[in-house]
Amino acid sequence: MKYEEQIAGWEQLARSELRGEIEGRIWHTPEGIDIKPLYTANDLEGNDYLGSLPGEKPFLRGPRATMYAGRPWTIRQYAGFSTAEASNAFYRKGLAAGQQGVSVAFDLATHRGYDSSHPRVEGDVGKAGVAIDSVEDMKILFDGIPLDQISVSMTMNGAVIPILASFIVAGEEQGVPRALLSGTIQNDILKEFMVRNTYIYPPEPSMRIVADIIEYTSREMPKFNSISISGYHMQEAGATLVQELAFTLADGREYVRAALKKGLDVDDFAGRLSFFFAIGMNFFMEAAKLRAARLLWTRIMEEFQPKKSSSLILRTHCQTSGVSLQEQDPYNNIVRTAYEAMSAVLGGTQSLHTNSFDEAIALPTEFSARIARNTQLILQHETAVTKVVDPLAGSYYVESLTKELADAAWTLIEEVEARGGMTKAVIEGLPKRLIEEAATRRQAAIDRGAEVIVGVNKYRLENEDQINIFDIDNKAVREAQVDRIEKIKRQRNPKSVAAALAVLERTAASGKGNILEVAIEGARARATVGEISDALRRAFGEHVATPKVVREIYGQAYAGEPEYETLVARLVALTGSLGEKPRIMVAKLGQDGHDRGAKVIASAFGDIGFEVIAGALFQTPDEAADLAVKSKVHVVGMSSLAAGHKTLAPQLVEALKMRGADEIIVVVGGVVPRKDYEFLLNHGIAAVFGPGTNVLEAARAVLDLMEGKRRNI
Ligand code: MLC
Ligand code: 5AD
Repeated sequence: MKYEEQIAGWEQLARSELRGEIEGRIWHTPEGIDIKPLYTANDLEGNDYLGSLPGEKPFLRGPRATMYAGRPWTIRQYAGFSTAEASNAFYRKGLAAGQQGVSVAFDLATHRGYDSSHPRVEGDVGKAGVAIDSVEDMKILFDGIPLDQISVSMTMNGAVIPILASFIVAGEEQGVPRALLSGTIQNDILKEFMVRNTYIYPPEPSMRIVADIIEYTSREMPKFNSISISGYHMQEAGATLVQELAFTLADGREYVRAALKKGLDVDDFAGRLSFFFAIGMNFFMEAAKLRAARLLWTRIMEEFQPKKSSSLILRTHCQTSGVSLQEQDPYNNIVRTAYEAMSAVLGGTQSLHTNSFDEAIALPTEFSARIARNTQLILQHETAVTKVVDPLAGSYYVESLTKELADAAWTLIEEVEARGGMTKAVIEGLPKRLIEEAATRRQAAIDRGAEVIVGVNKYRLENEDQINIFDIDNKAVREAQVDRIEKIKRQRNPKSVAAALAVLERTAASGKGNILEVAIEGARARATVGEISDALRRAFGEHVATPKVVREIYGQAYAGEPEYETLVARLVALTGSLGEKPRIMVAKLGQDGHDRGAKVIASAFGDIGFEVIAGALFQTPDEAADLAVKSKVHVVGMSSLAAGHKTLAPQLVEALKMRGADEIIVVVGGVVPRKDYEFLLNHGIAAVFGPGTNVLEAARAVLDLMEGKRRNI
């Protein structure tokens, strides 16, 4: 029987089993890729890459010939909290228990180039990562960790200059010359403007910083990866996998161009560019995404005509998806993370972080971190997935997906290209808008139950047991950091600090010389992270973003559905009785730049019929209160994802009171542990919306509050 006839036979069988057309079973993914119930050899037609081998161009099957059969991926858990001492102890325990590389999470004050003593960062110090103010902290952070043997990743983008400079000096003072330092600096500023928001300077000088780091490390630090071009945060912010793939590779192309513009030879730096992707729950598509990424990167790099084949290779770190994890029934997160980790490994990642099951609520405890680490150890030692290279190769479905993802991403990459490249596209705001639209669409799908999340919008438990969570005494951390900064300032030579900072400012302003090279002298003289950042602020200025809110995505997804229309009608009635639309300000306080939730709320509330004022990022409670009063809002919704809520929310309530605006209702949403609800409710917060809140329910609750019906949900 011919294959076509065989397939026709299957179709007939399928129709009778389904009692309907097969088309009804096609899954229209958010990526715009239609997934059929069956893939066959016919789906491989026109796929030119099938015959390639691992370690060989276009590297679809892996960057190495032997992959995990030669050396498994690096188990590299991202961590950092409170002080350098506490984080150092955590790293050492992790390494002793099987972790293979270090990955530093800095607190948001450090990310944004503020010393711990700065008044703007009171709620942030030591909370979402470790507080690092100077070389002295950096030395403590890596005490007893041999920097010539253990590779260190540092997730730093905004304050990348002082942090990398301090790391280099700490290495030197530990007896490891910079040429022997191995690791990775994230140094990926474009995605900060798009989604992650820990930028400091405007896009153009920020690109100069990236290029200077590539120049310096390619010359001085041959074992160090100069950048980690990251799609992870795009997916966290709601991007589809095609958007994640396309914008990340387009960013990469932009960085290559920036380095070439400095006069570097492509082969001197391309081999030390690295990547970073998220791995979410779409199991096969995520693995295919990594295969497609390698294929497309080779295509992009060939344009630059490198001589070394290593310049064509995409090597990547992966992290399982934070947004896929839930507050409700949190042990389910262990299962989710295990599937995601397996997908990353089948896709051929070089390094992996597995999230802890308490992700949606707080930073990991020692227990949850152990389970997360063991998830990888079990994969490496017990499942035998390391024995064979690229085991998905030849799968009709996965090969077809790989090609479809690559084709769709390439179209988007070319669209960015047509707009003049990623820096321009980022300044114009195209990628950010597309990602925010995708995020809003997804939220609507979850709220409507079209996308099932077990334990959240289906199979929800009536009573949840509370798990132990990790809390940080941020006041104590801040005091310890301030003491250390004062001690350093007493002991250092002020003249050498001032001289080094003056050279740094001049180098930055002049456009000549290498900023990292001169910053190292500043760090050596014990200039702090804040002081080095300020010298660059004086030369470059600061970036201020104007928040834009996407419209009519959430409303369209819900249009005509009774629960949505009832709510809209309630809004119309309230507008009638108030004589104006109810006004809500969505506020982000402190250095917390995670704004997916705030943006989705602003967008959905706008569609429902509120007038929405989107507050700028990084406001102090006083600034937010000023804006709320000036805009005459009825409600302030504070979105908090970086654990600053217990400091910042009461301060906001107080600031409103001081302005005689106690009638403004304050609600808080985001990553707030249940044990903090009572504290917030006792400090003037009217309602708290934790992770997994349905947006329509939140809107209903806000309306109830405005109508005086209830005080909390
Ligand atoms: C690898 N090697 C092999 C081999 N496989 N040798 C022989 N046979 C094989 N099969 C060699 C490599 O060439 C290399 O040596 C060495 O072994 C290490 O392998 P690697 O594959 O390069 O792994 P690694 O050192 O772990 O580097 C992975 C990386 C790197 C290139 C992706 O950039 C990295 O570690 N990135 C981590 C980024 C990270 O953790 N980010 C966290 C972000 S969290 P040699 O000598 O060639 O180097 C975040 C969240 C937030 O961003 O928002 O805050
Ligand atoms: N420690 C451990 N994991 C962290 N993450 C962020 N900060 C830390 C930290 N200090 C992880 C979470 C989050 C992602 C961006 O990184 O998984 O979702």
